[in-house]
Amino acid sequence: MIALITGATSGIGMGCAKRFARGGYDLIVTARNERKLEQLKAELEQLGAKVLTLTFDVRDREATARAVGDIPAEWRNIDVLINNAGLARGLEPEYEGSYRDWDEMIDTNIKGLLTMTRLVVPGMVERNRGHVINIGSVAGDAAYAGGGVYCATKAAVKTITDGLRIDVAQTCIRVTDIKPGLVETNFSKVRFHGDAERAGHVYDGIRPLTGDDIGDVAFYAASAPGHVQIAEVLVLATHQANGTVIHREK
Ligand code: NDP
Ligand code: 8X3
Repeated sequence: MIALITGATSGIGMGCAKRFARGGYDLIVTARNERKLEQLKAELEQLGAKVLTLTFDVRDREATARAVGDIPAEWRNIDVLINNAGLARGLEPEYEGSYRDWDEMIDTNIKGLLTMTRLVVPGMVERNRGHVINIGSVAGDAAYAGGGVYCATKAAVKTITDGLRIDVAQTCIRVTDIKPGLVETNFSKVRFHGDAERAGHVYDGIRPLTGDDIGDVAFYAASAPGHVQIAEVLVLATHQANGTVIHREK
C-alpha cells in the first residue's frame, strides 16, 4: 500500500507519515525543504517503510505536475493521498491584511490541494480504488477575528472535499475531510512569521493535540472497511469546544 503525503516534514504531515509507516505503508513524502525530507526518509525507513521523496512547492503547478509525472512506475498506484501542505499567515483584521499573505494561503491551501487532486485522482478512478484525505480545520466551520482568509481557505477545503466525494460516488474511492482544532506544530510560528514567543502563547493553559494524534485519525479513516467512508471528522483538544471557545487553565 502506498500513501502520498504533502507537507510531510513537520507537524500533522509528519504525524501521518509515521503512523502510516508503522501501519505497513510505503510512503511518498513531499515538501519544499529537501534536507528535511531526507531526514524524514531515514526516520521512516527505520520504521520499515520504503520511501520516495519529492521536493516541490504545491503552489507551482508546473513543478508539481513534473514531480508527480516523474513518479517511477512502481510507485504510481497511490492508495492514499493526504493533502496536508498548508499554512496560515497573519492575524490582522481583514481591512489591514497583507495581499501577499492572502495569496500564499489561497495558493497553498486551496489551489495546491486542487492541483494534487487533479494529478493523482485520475489514477485512482482508473483503478477504481483509493482514498483522498484532505486536512481541513475547525477554522473552516466559522470565521474568527483576524482569521477570515485562512478560515475561508479551510471552508473551501470542506466544499472541495464534498464536491470530490460527489464526483467519485460511482467508484470505490473514499474521500475524507479531517478538521483539527489546536495542534502544536510549526503552524503558529509560520503564521507569525517566525515569532516563536507569540506562537507559544497560542497554546497557553491548554494541552493541544499533536501531529501524531491527527496521524492516528487519518490512519483510522484509511483502515476502515472498504464499505465505510469516514466523510468528515472534527478533532479537538478536550478543553477546546469550537474554533473560539477554549478553556485555558490559569
Ligand atoms: P507545519 O508548519 O508544522 O507543517 C506544514 C508542512 O507543509 C511542512 O512540511 C511544510 O514544509 C509544508 N508546506 C508548507 N507550504 C508548502 C508548499 N507551498 N508546498 C509544499 N509544502 C508546503 O503545519 P501543520 O502541520 O500544523 O499544518 C499542516 C496542515 O494542517 C495545514 O493544512 C494546516 O492548515 C492544517 N491545520 C493545522 C492545525 C494546527 O493547529 N496546527 C489545525 C487545523 C489544520 P516546507 O516548508 O518544507 O515546504
Ligand atoms: C488551525 C486551527 O484554530 O488555529 O487550522 O485556526 S486554528
